[in-house]
Amino acid sequence: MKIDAITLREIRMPLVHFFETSFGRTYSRRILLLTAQCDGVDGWGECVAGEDPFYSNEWTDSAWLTLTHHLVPVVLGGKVDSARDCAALLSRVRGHRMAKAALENALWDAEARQKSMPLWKLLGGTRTEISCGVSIGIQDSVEQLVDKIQIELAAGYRRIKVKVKPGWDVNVLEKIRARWADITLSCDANSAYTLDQVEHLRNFDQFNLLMIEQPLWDDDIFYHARLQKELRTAICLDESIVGARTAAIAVETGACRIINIKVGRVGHDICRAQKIPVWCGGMLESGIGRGHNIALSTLENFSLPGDVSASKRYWKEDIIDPEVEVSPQGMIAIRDQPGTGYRVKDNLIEKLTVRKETLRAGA
Ligand code: OSB
Ligand code: MG
Repeated sequence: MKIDAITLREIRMPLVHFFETSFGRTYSRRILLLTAQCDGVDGWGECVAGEDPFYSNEWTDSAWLTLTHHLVPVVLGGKVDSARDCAALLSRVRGHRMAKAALENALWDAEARQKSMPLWKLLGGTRTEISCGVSIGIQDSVEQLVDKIQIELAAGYRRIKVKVKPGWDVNVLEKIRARWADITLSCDANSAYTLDQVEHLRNFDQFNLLMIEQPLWDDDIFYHARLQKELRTAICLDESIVGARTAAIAVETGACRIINIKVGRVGHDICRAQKIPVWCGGMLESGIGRGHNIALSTLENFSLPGDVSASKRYWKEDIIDPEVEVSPQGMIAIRDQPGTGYRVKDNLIEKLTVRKETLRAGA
């Protein structure tokens, strides 16, 4: 696969409803999109970095600079035999996983389109539909949260995840369970607690949660292993899992019983070997990133409903056609068209673009 040019774009997309986690509230996204032109075929990738370095140390602008200065030049012009080789080629750059994944995913999409093959098949997926959950942010009131849960359950979603933080946790979970004793419910703290709060966290055990996601520090595994011994509720790690090796360490030390995999990271082979359930996380993606998440979710070990939900929950108009839709049974049907299987709306993307840079081979 010869890579002739790579275009980076920053698009602005307002969310239909703000999204609040323990680290802050987002009203509008600044999304970095990447197009790889390979032998006349375009592949698209999306960088999942946020607007600020609050979830991880990467953010939209760090990803832009890392891509233009260090990552794109490595692959431009040269022959990358397969998208599978991309990660090894980029390994001289430490970290910057979200920037790397944007490039790698564009190459995966390009390769699949060149082979006229759906990306999910190229990745080795086996599912023809995937099961969907929703991640619901912190609201202005518990009543608003309950209303939102009601809407998502009526739409068919199979798992409700709520964001928690000190002051918006046990009280909120109590209200939810009082209304719905049996729904599949989980929570995500995005590192809002410390090990001193183990007695408080033990209160979560009464709610029969599917999991508690990332209760402690974003870079920690050791203390999560201690905490897991104290809790009946399964810990799921998100932020801490930065690759296959950390996934193996987390499983071996008992720091978690479930892993959230995002396209910005790796580790699913390890989880499969250990038979640990994994699911696909979301990062408020546009349709392009969403298409990659859907393809990833078809892998066999993605056995739990992911945070992969309908376009309309996030956007007035998504940048792909058709938009991602979820059936009344809470499933997304997998498309059989080449690449991610969704057509990119070039005109709309052009309108949303606030910054654009093309790097060409030999230039
Ligand atoms: O922790 O999974 C997370 C969004 C931004 C940053 C971190 C997270 C999230 C979500 C949203 O939970 C999931 C979605 O895309 O709906
Ligand atoms: Mg999370």
